[in-house]
Amino acid sequence: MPYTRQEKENSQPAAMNTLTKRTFIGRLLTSLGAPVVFLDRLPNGVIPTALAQESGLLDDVPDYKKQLTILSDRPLNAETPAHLLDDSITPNHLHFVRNNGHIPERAKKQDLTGWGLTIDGEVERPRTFTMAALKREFPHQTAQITLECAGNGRAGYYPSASGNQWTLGAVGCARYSGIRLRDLLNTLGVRQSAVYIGYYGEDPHLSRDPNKHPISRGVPIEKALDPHTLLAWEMNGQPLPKEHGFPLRLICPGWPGSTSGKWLKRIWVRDQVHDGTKMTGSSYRTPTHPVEPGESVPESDMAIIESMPVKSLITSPKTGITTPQGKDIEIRGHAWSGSGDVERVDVSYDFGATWQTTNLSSAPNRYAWQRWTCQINLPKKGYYEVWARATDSQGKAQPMIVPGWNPKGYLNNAMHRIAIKVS
Ligand SMILES: Nc1nc2c(c(=O)[nH]1)N[C@H]1C(S)=C(S)[C@@H](COP(=O)(O)O)O[C@H]1N2
Ligand SMILES: [Mo]
Repeated sequence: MPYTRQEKENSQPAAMNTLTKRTFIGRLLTSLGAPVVFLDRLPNGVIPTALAQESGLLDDVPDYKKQLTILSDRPLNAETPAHLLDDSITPNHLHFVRNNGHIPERAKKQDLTGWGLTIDGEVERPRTFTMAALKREFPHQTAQITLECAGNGRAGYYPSASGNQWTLGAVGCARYSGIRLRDLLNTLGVRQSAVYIGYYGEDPHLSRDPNKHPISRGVPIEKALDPHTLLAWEMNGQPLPKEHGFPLRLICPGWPGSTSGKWLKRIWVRDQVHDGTKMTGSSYRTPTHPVEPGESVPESDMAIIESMPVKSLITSPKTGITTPQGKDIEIRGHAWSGSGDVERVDVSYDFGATWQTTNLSSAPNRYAWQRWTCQINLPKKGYYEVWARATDSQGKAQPMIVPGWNPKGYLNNAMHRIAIKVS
Protein backbone atom coordinates (compact mmCIF):
# COMPACT_ATOMS: atom_id res chain seq x y z
CA MET A 1 0.00 0.00 0.00
CA PRO A 2 1.50 3.39 -0.97
CA TYR A 3 2.10 5.82 1.82
CA THR A 4 3.92 9.06 2.12
CA ARG A 5 7.27 9.40 3.81
CA GLN A 6 5.67 11.59 6.45
CA GLU A 7 3.18 8.92 7.45
CA LYS A 8 5.89 6.31 7.66
CA GLU A 9 7.92 8.51 9.97
CA ASN A 10 4.90 9.19 12.10
CA SER A 11 4.47 5.52 12.87
CA GLN A 12 7.96 5.20 14.38
CA PRO A 13 8.53 5.77 18.08
CA ALA A 14 11.36 8.24 18.47
CA ALA A 15 12.80 7.47 21.87
CA MET A 16 13.99 3.86 21.92
CA ASN A 17 14.79 2.15 18.66
CA THR A 18 12.43 -0.64 17.76
CA LEU A 19 14.89 -3.47 17.97
CA THR A 20 16.18 -2.47 21.41
CA LYS A 21 12.65 -2.01 22.64
CA ARG A 22 11.53 -5.38 21.31
CA THR A 23 14.50 -7.19 22.85
CA PHE A 24 13.87 -5.37 26.11
CA ILE A 25 10.20 -6.33 26.14
CA GLY A 26 11.13 -9.89 25.21
CA ARG A 27 13.51 -10.13 28.18
CA LEU A 28 11.06 -8.61 30.61
CA LEU A 29 8.34 -11.03 29.61
CA THR A 30 10.63 -14.04 29.66
CA SER A 31 11.58 -13.09 33.20
CA LEU A 32 7.87 -13.15 34.05
CA GLY A 33 7.71 -16.67 32.63
CA ALA A 34 5.47 -15.71 29.74
CA PRO A 35 7.10 -15.57 26.32
CA VAL A 36 5.28 -13.45 23.73
CA VAL A 37 4.49 -15.93 21.01
CA PHE A 38 4.42 -13.50 18.08
CA LEU A 39 6.97 -11.02 19.46
CA ASP A 40 8.48 -10.57 16.00
CA ARG A 41 5.16 -9.32 14.74
CA LEU A 42 4.61 -6.77 17.49
CA PRO A 43 4.00 -3.48 15.62
CA ASN A 44 6.38 -0.59 16.26
CA GLY A 45 5.46 1.44 19.29
CA VAL A 46 3.13 -1.18 20.74
CA ILE A 47 3.80 -2.53 24.20
CA PRO A 48 2.02 -5.67 25.42
CA THR A 49 -0.75 -4.50 27.70
CA ALA A 50 0.22 -6.92 30.46
CA LEU A 51 3.53 -5.15 30.75
CA ALA A 52 2.44 -1.61 30.13
CA GLN A 53 1.12 -0.95 33.62
CA GLU A 54 4.24 -2.11 35.53
CA SER A 55 7.22 -1.63 33.29
CA GLY A 56 7.94 2.09 33.59
CA LEU A 57 8.30 2.05 29.80
CA LEU A 58 5.40 4.40 29.52
CA ASP A 59 6.94 7.66 30.66
CA ASP A 60 4.36 9.68 28.76
CA VAL A 61 1.42 7.86 30.33
CA PRO A 62 0.06 9.73 33.32
CA ASP A 63 -1.07 7.64 36.30
CA TYR A 64 -4.63 8.77 35.98
CA LYS A 65 -4.95 7.24 32.49
CA LYS A 66 -3.74 3.81 33.52
CA GLN A 67 -7.10 2.05 33.30
CA LEU A 68 -6.88 2.51 29.55
CA THR A 69 -5.34 0.03 27.13
CA ILE A 70 -2.09 1.50 25.88
CA LEU A 71 -1.51 1.00 22.14
CA SER A 72 1.67 3.05 22.00
CA ASP A 73 3.53 5.28 24.41
CA ARG A 74 5.31 7.64 21.98
CA PRO A 75 3.16 9.03 20.65
CA LEU A 76 0.68 8.25 23.40
CA ASN A 77 -2.31 6.28 22.08
CA ALA A 78 -4.70 4.65 24.50
CA GLU A 79 -8.25 3.32 24.25
CA THR A 80 -10.95 2.66 26.84
CA PRO A 81 -12.29 -0.86 27.46
CA ALA A 82 -16.02 -0.84 26.58
CA HIS A 83 -17.24 -1.62 30.12
CA LEU A 84 -15.37 1.45 31.43
CA LEU A 85 -17.38 3.69 29.11
CA ASP A 86 -20.61 3.15 31.04
CA ASP A 87 -20.88 6.75 32.33
CA SER A 88 -23.22 9.05 30.43
CA ILE A 89 -20.48 11.69 30.51
CA THR A 90 -17.02 10.18 30.02
CA PRO A 91 -14.76 11.40 32.83
CA ASN A 92 -11.37 12.81 31.80
CA HIS A 93 -9.42 9.87 33.21
CA LEU A 94 -11.39 7.43 31.03
CA HIS A 95 -11.35 9.39 27.76
CA PHE A 96 -9.24 7.81 24.99
CA VAL A 97 -6.10 9.59 23.86
CA ARG A 98 -4.91 9.82 20.28
CA ASN A 99 -1.68 11.75 19.77
CA ASN A 100 0.39 11.99 16.59
CA GLY A 101 3.34 13.86 18.12
CA HIS A 102 4.67 14.76 21.56
CA ILE A 103 2.64 16.47 24.26
CA PRO A 104 3.74 20.14 24.32
CA GLU A 105 5.69 21.38 27.40
CA ARG A 106 3.15 24.16 27.86
CA ALA A 107 0.39 21.59 28.30
CA LYS A 108 2.43 19.57 30.80
CA LYS A 109 2.96 22.72 32.89
CA GLN A 110 -0.55 24.09 32.24
CA ASP A 111 1.19 27.38 31.48
CA LEU A 112 -0.37 30.14 29.35
CA THR A 113 2.74 32.36 29.22
CA GLY A 114 3.29 33.63 25.70
CA TRP A 115 0.33 31.71 24.30
CA GLY A 116 -1.95 33.17 21.63
CA LEU A 117 -4.36 31.93 18.97
CA THR A 118 -3.72 33.44 15.54
CA ILE A 119 -6.45 33.50 12.90
CA ASP A 120 -5.20 34.48 9.48
CA GLY A 121 -5.64 33.82 5.78
CA GLU A 122 -8.98 34.59 4.16
CA VAL A 123 -10.28 36.99 6.84
CA GLU A 124 -10.51 40.79 6.61
CA ARG A 125 -8.88 41.45 9.99
CA PRO A 126 -6.38 38.73 10.98
CA ARG A 127 -5.65 38.75 14.69
CA THR A 128 -3.94 36.95 17.57
CA PHE A 129 -6.13 36.43 20.65
CA THR A 130 -5.04 35.93 24.23
CA MET A 131 -7.05 33.47 26.31
CA ALA A 132 -8.44 36.41 28.30
CA ALA A 133 -9.67 38.07 25.10
CA LEU A 134 -11.35 34.87 23.89
CA LYS A 135 -13.12 34.49 27.22
CA ARG A 136 -14.13 38.15 27.40
CA GLU A 137 -15.21 38.91 23.84
CA PHE A 138 -17.49 36.00 22.94
CA PRO A 139 -20.50 34.29 24.51
CA HIS A 140 -19.63 31.02 26.25
CA GLN A 141 -21.00 27.66 25.16
CA THR A 142 -21.06 24.26 26.83
CA ALA A 143 -22.02 21.01 25.09
CA GLN A 144 -21.57 17.30 25.58
CA ILE A 145 -19.96 15.93 22.41
CA THR A 146 -19.13 12.41 21.23
CA LEU A 147 -15.59 12.28 19.87
CA GLU A 148 -14.56 9.21 17.91
CA CYS A 149 -11.33 8.50 16.06
CA ALA A 150 -11.99 7.60 12.41
CA GLY A 151 -9.67 4.61 12.94
CA ASN A 152 -11.73 3.19 15.83
CA GLY A 153 -12.36 -0.48 14.96
CA ARG A 154 -9.39 -0.67 12.57
CA ALA A 155 -8.31 -3.94 14.20
CA GLY A 156 -11.38 -5.58 12.65
CA TYR A 157 -10.24 -5.22 9.04
CA TYR A 158 -8.63 -7.98 7.02
CA PRO A 159 -6.21 -7.61 5.31
CA SER A 160 -5.13 -5.44 8.20
CA ALA A 161 -4.43 -1.76 7.75
CA SER A 162 -1.37 -0.01 9.19
CA GLY A 163 -1.88 2.37 12.08
CA ASN A 164 -3.05 2.02 15.67
CA GLN A 165 -5.02 -1.19 16.03
CA TRP A 166 -8.00 0.38 17.81
CA THR A 167 -10.71 -2.08 18.80
CA LEU A 168 -13.80 -0.42 20.30
CA GLY A 169 -12.69 2.27 22.69
CA ALA A 170 -11.37 5.19 20.64
CA VAL A 171 -14.57 7.02 21.52
CA GLY A 172 -15.80 9.11 24.44
CA CYS A 173 -18.37 11.76 25.26
CA ALA A 174 -17.27 14.63 27.50
CA ARG A 175 -18.66 18.11 28.19
CA TYR A 176 -16.67 20.89 26.57
CA SER A 177 -16.83 24.61 27.32
CA GLY A 178 -15.59 27.44 25.18
CA ILE A 179 -16.94 29.61 22.38
CA ARG A 180 -18.39 29.09 18.94
CA LEU A 181 -15.72 29.24 16.26
CA ARG A 182 -18.30 31.01 14.14
CA ASP A 183 -18.60 33.98 16.53
CA LEU A 184 -14.87 34.54 16.32
CA LEU A 185 -14.63 34.10 12.53
CA ASN A 186 -17.55 36.46 11.92
CA THR A 187 -15.89 39.17 14.03
CA LEU A 188 -12.83 38.96 11.80
CA GLY A 189 -14.84 39.03 8.57
CA VAL A 190 -14.68 35.85 6.51
CA ARG A 191 -13.87 36.58 2.87
CA GLN A 192 -15.89 35.17 -0.04
CA SER A 193 -12.72 33.30 -1.06
CA ALA A 194 -12.70 31.17 2.15
CA VAL A 195 -13.33 27.47 1.48
CA TYR A 196 -11.59 25.57 4.31
CA ILE A 197 -9.84 26.01 7.64
CA GLY A 198 -6.56 24.35 8.63
CA TYR A 199 -5.44 24.05 12.28
CA TYR A 200 -1.92 24.09 13.70
CA GLY A 201 -1.18 22.80 17.19
CA GLU A 202 1.85 23.24 19.44
CA ASP A 203 2.59 19.52 19.60
CA PRO A 204 6.15 18.81 18.40
CA HIS A 205 6.66 16.32 15.59
CA LEU A 206 8.00 12.93 16.76
CA SER A 207 11.35 13.78 15.16
CA ARG A 208 11.38 17.11 17.09
CA ASP A 209 12.01 18.83 13.74
CA PRO A 210 10.35 22.25 14.27
CA ASN A 211 9.58 22.51 10.55
CA LYS A 212 7.39 19.42 10.62
CA HIS A 213 3.85 19.13 11.96
CA PRO A 214 2.55 15.84 13.34
CA ILE A 215 -0.93 16.64 12.04
CA SER A 216 -2.65 19.69 10.55
CA ARG A 217 -6.18 19.03 9.39
CA GLY A 218 -9.35 21.05 9.09
CA VAL A 219 -12.91 21.26 7.85
CA PRO A 220 -14.80 23.11 5.08
CA ILE A 221 -15.72 26.69 5.99
CA GLU A 222 -19.42 25.68 6.25
CA LYS A 223 -18.57 23.24 9.06
CA ALA A 224 -16.30 25.84 10.71
CA LEU A 225 -19.25 28.27 10.69
CA ASP A 226 -21.72 25.67 12.00
CA PRO A 227 -23.02 26.83 15.40
CA HIS A 228 -22.03 23.46 16.97
CA THR A 229 -18.33 23.81 16.11
CA LEU A 230 -16.44 24.97 19.21
CA LEU A 231 -13.14 26.33 20.41
CA ALA A 232 -12.99 24.71 23.86
CA TRP A 233 -10.78 25.42 26.86
CA GLU A 234 -12.55 23.17 29.35
CA MET A 235 -13.32 19.44 29.49
CA ASN A 236 -15.80 18.34 32.14
CA GLY A 237 -15.35 21.57 34.08
CA GLN A 238 -11.53 21.35 34.20
CA PRO A 239 -9.01 23.22 32.06
CA LEU A 240 -8.18 20.88 29.14
CA PRO A 241 -5.89 18.12 30.46
CA LYS A 242 -2.42 18.00 28.93
CA GLU A 243 -3.31 15.00 26.72
CA HIS A 244 -6.48 16.63 25.42
CA GLY A 245 -5.14 19.91 24.07
CA PHE A 246 -4.42 22.48 26.80
CA PRO A 247 -5.03 25.37 26.49
CA LEU A 248 -7.47 25.30 23.54
CA ARG A 249 -8.86 22.78 21.05
CA LEU A 250 -11.33 22.56 18.24
CA ILE A 251 -14.43 20.42 18.64
CA CYS A 252 -16.01 19.49 15.28
CA PRO A 253 -19.01 17.36 16.33
CA GLY A 254 -19.91 14.29 14.29
CA TRP A 255 -16.72 14.40 12.20
CA PRO A 256 -13.56 12.28 12.57
CA GLY A 257 -11.76 13.05 15.86
CA SER A 258 -8.77 14.17 13.79
CA THR A 259 -10.62 17.36 12.79
CA SER A 260 -10.82 18.43 16.45
CA GLY A 261 -7.32 19.94 16.62
CA LYS A 262 -5.64 20.04 20.05
CA TRP A 263 -3.06 22.46 21.56
CA LEU A 264 -4.17 25.11 19.05
CA LYS A 265 -1.98 28.05 18.13
CA ARG A 266 -3.21 28.95 14.65
CA ILE A 267 -6.23 28.60 12.42
CA TRP A 268 -5.50 29.37 8.79
CA VAL A 269 -8.55 30.21 6.71
CA ARG A 270 -7.77 28.81 3.29
CA ASP A 271 -8.88 29.59 -0.26
CA GLN A 272 -8.50 25.90 -1.13
CA VAL A 273 -8.95 22.56 0.62
CA HIS A 274 -6.34 22.54 3.40
CA ASP A 275 -3.26 20.53 2.47
CA GLY A 276 -1.53 20.12 5.86
CA THR A 277 -0.11 16.89 7.27
CA LYS A 278 -2.65 14.04 7.14
CA MET A 279 -5.03 15.98 4.87
CA THR A 280 -3.56 14.57 1.65
CA GLY A 281 -2.80 11.15 0.15
CA SER A 282 -4.87 8.36 1.69
CA SER A 283 -5.05 9.89 5.20
CA TYR A 284 -8.60 10.13 6.54
CA ARG A 285 -9.94 9.23 3.12
CA THR A 286 -12.02 6.29 1.96
CA PRO A 287 -12.66 4.97 -1.56
CA THR A 288 -15.50 6.62 -3.48
CA HIS A 289 -16.69 3.17 -4.59
CA PRO A 290 -16.60 -0.27 -2.91
CA VAL A 291 -13.23 -1.99 -3.33
CA GLU A 292 -11.99 -5.54 -2.99
CA PRO A 293 -10.21 -6.19 0.32
CA GLY A 294 -6.49 -5.56 -0.16
CA GLU A 295 -6.94 -3.71 -3.45
CA SER A 296 -4.67 -0.71 -4.03
CA VAL A 297 -6.80 2.35 -4.63
CA PRO A 298 -5.58 5.33 -6.69
CA GLU A 299 -5.60 8.68 -4.85
CA SER A 300 -8.08 10.08 -7.35
CA ASP A 301 -10.64 7.52 -6.10
CA MET A 302 -10.28 8.52 -2.43
CA ALA A 303 -12.48 11.16 -0.74
CA ILE A 304 -12.07 13.00 2.59
CA ILE A 305 -14.17 11.50 5.39
CA GLU A 306 -16.78 13.92 6.70
CA SER A 307 -19.67 12.79 8.91
CA MET A 308 -19.08 9.61 10.96
CA PRO A 309 -21.44 6.61 10.62
CA VAL A 310 -24.04 5.41 13.15
CA LYS A 311 -22.62 3.23 15.94
CA SER A 312 -23.25 1.84 19.42
CA LEU A 313 -21.45 0.20 22.32
CA ILE A 314 -22.57 -2.24 24.99
CA THR A 315 -21.10 -0.84 28.21
CA SER A 316 -22.77 -3.21 30.67
CA PRO A 317 -22.36 -6.02 31.44
CA LYS A 318 -18.69 -6.56 30.75
CA THR A 319 -18.12 -9.20 28.09
CA GLY A 320 -17.45 -12.71 29.42
CA ILE A 321 -19.53 -12.58 32.61
CA THR A 322 -21.33 -15.60 34.03
CA THR A 323 -24.85 -15.13 35.39
CA PRO A 324 -27.25 -17.50 37.19
CA GLN A 325 -30.16 -18.99 35.23
CA GLY A 326 -33.58 -17.35 35.44
CA LYS A 327 -32.31 -13.91 36.36
CA ASP A 328 -33.13 -10.81 34.27
CA ILE A 329 -30.04 -9.03 33.03
CA GLU A 330 -29.91 -5.35 32.22
CA ILE A 331 -28.05 -4.62 28.99
CA ARG A 332 -27.08 -1.02 28.41
CA GLY A 333 -24.82 1.20 26.39
CA HIS A 334 -24.66 4.29 24.20
CA ALA A 335 -25.43 5.03 20.56
CA TRP A 336 -24.36 7.95 18.38
CA SER A 337 -24.08 9.06 14.78
CA GLY A 338 -22.28 11.80 12.87
CA SER A 339 -25.60 13.23 11.75
CA GLY A 340 -26.42 13.85 15.40
CA ASP A 341 -29.37 11.58 16.11
CA VAL A 342 -30.09 7.90 16.60
CA GLU A 343 -33.59 6.60 15.96
CA ARG A 344 -33.47 3.18 17.65
CA VAL A 345 -31.25 0.52 19.16
CA ASP A 346 -32.13 -3.18 19.02
CA VAL A 347 -30.44 -6.13 20.69
CA SER A 348 -30.33 -9.81 19.82
CA TYR A 349 -29.14 -12.77 21.89
CA ASP A 350 -29.78 -15.46 19.28
CA PHE A 351 -27.17 -14.47 16.69
CA GLY A 352 -29.47 -11.99 14.98
CA ALA A 353 -32.47 -14.30 14.39
CA THR A 354 -34.75 -12.13 16.54
CA TRP A 355 -34.39 -8.59 17.86
CA GLN A 356 -35.69 -6.74 20.88
CA THR A 357 -36.09 -2.95 20.96
CA THR A 358 -34.35 -1.02 23.74
CA ASN A 359 -35.37 2.11 25.63
CA LEU A 360 -33.44 4.88 23.96
CA SER A 361 -33.04 8.21 25.78
CA SER A 362 -32.83 11.45 23.89
CA ALA A 363 -29.47 13.23 23.93
CA PRO A 364 -28.86 16.12 26.39
CA ASN A 365 -27.88 18.11 23.28
CA ARG A 366 -27.26 17.34 19.62
CA TYR A 367 -24.08 15.27 19.01
CA ALA A 368 -23.97 13.74 22.49
CA TRP A 369 -24.34 9.97 22.59
CA GLN A 370 -27.67 8.52 23.71
CA ARG A 371 -28.13 6.02 26.54
CA TRP A 372 -30.07 2.83 25.78
CA THR A 373 -31.14 0.07 28.17
CA CYS A 374 -33.11 -3.15 28.04
CA GLN A 375 -33.81 -6.26 30.15
CA ILE A 376 -33.20 -9.68 28.72
CA ASN A 377 -33.85 -13.12 30.10
CA LEU A 378 -31.62 -15.84 28.70
CA PRO A 379 -33.77 -18.99 28.44
CA LYS A 380 -31.44 -21.78 29.54
CA LYS A 381 -27.90 -22.49 30.58
CA GLY A 382 -25.15 -22.07 28.02
CA TYR A 383 -23.19 -19.56 26.00
CA TYR A 384 -24.81 -16.48 24.52
CA GLU A 385 -23.74 -13.47 22.52
CA VAL A 386 -25.54 -10.19 22.86
CA TRP A 387 -25.39 -7.94 19.82
CA ALA A 388 -26.47 -4.30 19.62
CA ARG A 389 -27.55 -2.50 16.47
CA ALA A 390 -28.22 1.23 16.23
CA THR A 391 -30.22 2.85 13.41
CA ASP A 392 -29.96 6.58 12.64
CA SER A 393 -32.74 8.96 11.64
CA GLN A 394 -32.03 8.32 7.95
CA GLY A 395 -32.74 4.62 8.46
CA LYS A 396 -29.08 3.57 8.22
CA ALA A 397 -28.20 0.73 10.58
CA GLN A 398 -24.92 -0.77 11.76
CA PRO A 399 -23.73 -3.73 9.72
CA MET A 400 -23.35 -7.12 11.39
CA ILE A 401 -19.87 -7.66 10.00
CA VAL A 402 -17.14 -5.16 9.14
CA PRO A 403 -18.33 -2.73 6.48
CA GLY A 404 -16.51 -2.03 3.20
CA TRP A 405 -12.78 -2.64 3.43
CA ASN A 406 -10.66 0.45 2.87
CA PRO A 407 -6.86 0.86 2.64
CA LYS A 408 -6.42 2.71 5.97
CA GLY A 409 -9.04 0.83 7.98
CA TYR A 410 -11.42 3.69 8.81
CA LEU A 411 -15.11 3.78 9.76
CA ASN A 412 -15.63 0.26 11.10
CA ASN A 413 -19.08 0.58 12.64
CA ALA A 414 -19.86 -3.15 12.87
CA MET A 415 -22.17 -4.14 15.73
CA HIS A 416 -20.61 -4.61 19.14
CA ARG A 417 -20.95 -8.17 20.47
CA ILE A 418 -20.44 -9.38 24.02
CA ALA A 419 -20.38 -12.89 25.48
CA ILE A 420 -22.56 -13.99 28.44
CA LYS A 421 -22.57 -17.41 30.07
CA VAL A 422 -25.58 -18.72 31.98
CA SER A 423 -24.72 -21.30 34.64
N1 LIG B 1 -2.65 18.99 17.52
C1 LIG B 1 -3.19 17.75 17.44
N2 LIG B 1 -4.53 17.64 17.40
C2 LIG B 1 -5.10 16.41 17.33
C3 LIG B 1 -4.32 15.23 17.27
C4 LIG B 1 -2.90 15.39 17.35
O1 LIG B 1 -2.13 14.42 17.35
N3 LIG B 1 -2.38 16.66 17.43
N4 LIG B 1 -4.94 14.01 17.12
C5 LIG B 1 -6.26 14.05 16.49
C6 LIG B 1 -6.94 12.76 16.45
S1 LIG B 1 -6.48 11.69 15.21
C7 LIG B 1 -8.00 12.47 17.29
S2 LIG B 1 -8.89 11.04 17.13
C8 LIG B 1 -8.37 13.40 18.39
C9 LIG B 1 -8.26 12.67 19.73
O2 LIG B 1 -8.62 13.52 20.78
P1 LIG B 1 -8.37 13.03 22.29
O3 LIG B 1 -6.93 12.60 22.40
O4 LIG B 1 -8.71 14.19 23.14
O5 LIG B 1 -9.28 11.86 22.54
O6 LIG B 1 -7.53 14.55 18.43
C10 LIG B 1 -7.15 15.07 17.17
N5 LIG B 1 -6.46 16.33 17.33
MO1 LIG C 1 -8.07 10.01 15.11
